[in-house]
Amino acid sequence: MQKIKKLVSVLAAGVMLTSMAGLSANATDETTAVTMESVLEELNAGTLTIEQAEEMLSVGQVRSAPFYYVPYDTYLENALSTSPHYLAVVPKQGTTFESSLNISFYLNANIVESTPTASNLILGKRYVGHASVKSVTPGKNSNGYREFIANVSFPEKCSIDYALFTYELPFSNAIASEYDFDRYTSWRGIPSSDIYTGDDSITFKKCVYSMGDVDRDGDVDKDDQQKIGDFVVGLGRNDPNRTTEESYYDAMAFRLAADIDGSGMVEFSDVVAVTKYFNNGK
Ligand SMILES: [Ca+2]
Ligand SMILES: [Ca+2]
Repeated sequence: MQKIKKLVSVLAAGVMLTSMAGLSANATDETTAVTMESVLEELNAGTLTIEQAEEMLSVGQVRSAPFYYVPYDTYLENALSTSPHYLAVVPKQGTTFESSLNISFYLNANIVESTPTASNLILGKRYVGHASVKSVTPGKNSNGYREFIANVSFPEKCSIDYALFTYELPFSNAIASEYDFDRYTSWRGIPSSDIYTGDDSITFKKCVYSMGDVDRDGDVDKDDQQKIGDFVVGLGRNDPNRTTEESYYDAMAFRLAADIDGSGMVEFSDVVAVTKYFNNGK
């Protein structure tokens, strides 16, 4: 907090920054906008500390343009990110859960040979204490697609607009693109975002995402880092061409892919964490 106050006082005195180095050292008359891109560039180069970068964001001095979330249900046919992929089960906005629920999803035998267990399904952070995955049982096996039924119980009535659980999808030789992950997790290989339950009044959407690939272009790079940074400072926007319901899932997919450290929140720590993916060539 002391550092932030110091920074605010420096900025209030009319000192403009020519670079991130200028933050801690020299003031100059030359005015240069501090952009998210320049902050992250300095951060990646190691000439700006994580603390300094976070301070820049927290005092609102970083300038950038708003961006639209990419549709959650679009998948590339010619690219495959090498970061971990997840299948997320996302409830419709405003859904109230009152008891136990059976949720079915499909996985092609080419990408999973054994039945996942309850411990393979990662309960959404926000549901901890409000829900638990009791069991996973195999359902019918048809055309190489296996149906798994997860039984999730809710000890008390709850309504939380976030992914109920996620499942890490294994890579295999059968997977060559983001599109493949979509179709190999849908009934009979026909890509679908629908997830079935034992209750017709409760619906879920499937969202397959690659951790860190928030722009959904099949890689994790600096563009993703910048978008996560832009999101942290409140620049994420719903695409006006999407419906209200679609926009809800679009934003959800972004937040899931951006929450690199799995905290349930997208914060500056995720901006730092995503750097590891492209710096390490993962
Ligand atoms: Ca990307
Ligand atoms: Ca996080």
